[in-house]
Amino acid sequence: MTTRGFTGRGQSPEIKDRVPPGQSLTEDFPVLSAGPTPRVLTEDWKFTLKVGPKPVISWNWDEFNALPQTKLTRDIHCVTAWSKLDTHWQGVLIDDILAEANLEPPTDFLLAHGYDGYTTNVPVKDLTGGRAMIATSYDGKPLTADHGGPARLLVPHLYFWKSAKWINGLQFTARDEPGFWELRGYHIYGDPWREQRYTGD
Ligand SMILES: Nc1nc2c(c(=O)[nH]1)N[C@H]1C(S)=C(S)[C@@H](COP(=O)(O)O)O[C@H]1N2
Ligand SMILES: [Mo]
Repeated sequence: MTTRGFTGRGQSPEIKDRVPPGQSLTEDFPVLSAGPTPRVLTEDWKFTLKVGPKPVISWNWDEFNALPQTKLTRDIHCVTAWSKLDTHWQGVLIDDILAEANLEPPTDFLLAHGYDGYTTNVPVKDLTGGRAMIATSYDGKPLTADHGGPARLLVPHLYFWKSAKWINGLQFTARDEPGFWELRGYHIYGDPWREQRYTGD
C-alpha cells in the first residue's frame, strides 16, 4: 500500500511538508467502509438540506448536476495512516449549495448523512470558504460506488472519515453532534496536522 522510497529517505522537502505526522504516502486509493457498499442509482438519488429535523430543499441528480461545477486538486489523509497527494475531484462546493438554497448558516455545525446510515459531524466553517464539496467525479470519471458514488462529501483538510460517502444530505445541528466514528472513539474534529485521531487527542 505504501510506496517505499517515495516516503522514506530522499523525499523532497516540498513533498515532506505535505505529509502530516504519522502518515505515509500511497499511490493506491484504498477503500474503507464500515459496511457493504450501497448501490444507489442516480435516478433514485436525492440530496436534502435540513435545519434540525426540517427539510429545507432537495435536489434530484439532474438538478444537482446543474449547480455550478468546481474542480479541486487536494491531498487527502486517512486516519489509518495513508495520505495521497494531488487527488482530482469535481463537484459542487458547499458554498454554492448554500447560495442556491438562499440559506445563511442557521447554526455552526453540520451532520453529513450517507445512504448507508453513516453520519459524521463537521463545523460549518470547515465546509465553507471553498474548503469542501459534494464530489461526483474523481480523476475525471464518475465517482465509483466503492468510493462513495454517485456522490460523496470531500473535506480534504480533515481525516478522510469526515468525507461521507453515498451522501444524501447535510443537516444543520444546534450542537456539534458526534457521528458514527466520533461515537466510537474517533476525534470530534479530526485535524491530521494535529494528529487528532482519537477522542481527547
Ligand atoms: N457513508 C460512509 N462514508 C464513509 C465511510 C462509511 O463507512 N460510510 N467510511 C469513512 C472512512 S472511515 C474513510 S477512511 C473514508 C474512505 O473513503 P474511500 O473508501 O474512498 O477511501 O470514507 C469515509 N466515509
Ligand atoms: Mo477511515
